[in-house]
Amino acid sequence: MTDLAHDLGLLRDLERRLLVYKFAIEELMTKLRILSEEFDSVHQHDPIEHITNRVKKPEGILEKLRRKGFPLDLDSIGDWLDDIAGVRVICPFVSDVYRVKAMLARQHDVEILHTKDYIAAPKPNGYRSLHLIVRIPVFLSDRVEHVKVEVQLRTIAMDFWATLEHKLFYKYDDSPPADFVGELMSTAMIAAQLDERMESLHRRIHQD
Ligand code: 0O2
Repeated sequence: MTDLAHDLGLLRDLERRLLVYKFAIEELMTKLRILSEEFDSVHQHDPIEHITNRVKKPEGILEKLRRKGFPLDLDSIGDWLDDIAGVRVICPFVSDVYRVKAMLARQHDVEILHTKDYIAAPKPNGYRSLHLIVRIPVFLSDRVEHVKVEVQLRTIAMDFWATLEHKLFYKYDDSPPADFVGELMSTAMIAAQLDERMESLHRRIHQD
């Protein structure tokens, strides 16, 4: 079989395999929408501004497996890759980021496997966000699958910075030119200060 035919076969099988990740995202989206609406109705404050999601494209999955030297075995892709399913939760305030994490962690069917807190410890370029790898059960017609989803939680200011940084530096693939690094870091600090000042206003209003 040619490489092309082999890859086309893999891509077709992979597309079928990805359905369960779409279901996991739908479940998590429902959980998050319920938390958002219920918290708002009880506390008159919605901790979620908006939510986006994506299932990684089959081509992207194959590329990442190859790049990292993992086996191209479709039955075990979930063992190697944590970010096939991704959900991004944008919150108004930093306290909401941790509040949403805590509310998810209290749910018996949500296992938090890993946490990377890039808010407490930002990346060297200034990137801030809270990343969780969660695992949730998806009930299919003949079995239950436990599916991993990468959840990125961040404020509006963190999202603004990350979106523009991605647009500006994507083509540099991880390492922008040295003279950009300081400027980038300084814009991240402005975003962090904005978060602190908004949080402080929020606290004052909610104490009254
Ligand atoms: P995309 O297109 O958003 O999916 P990994 O490469 O995922 O195996 P790592 O380094 O453990 O390993 O991942 P990490 O640090 O948890 O970050 C994964 C995702 O976080 C990235 O996914 C981005 O979405 C986001 N991210 C991390 N660092 C940065 C950053 O410096 N700038 C921006 N804008 N986003 C970042 P992908 O797969 O790179 O991209």
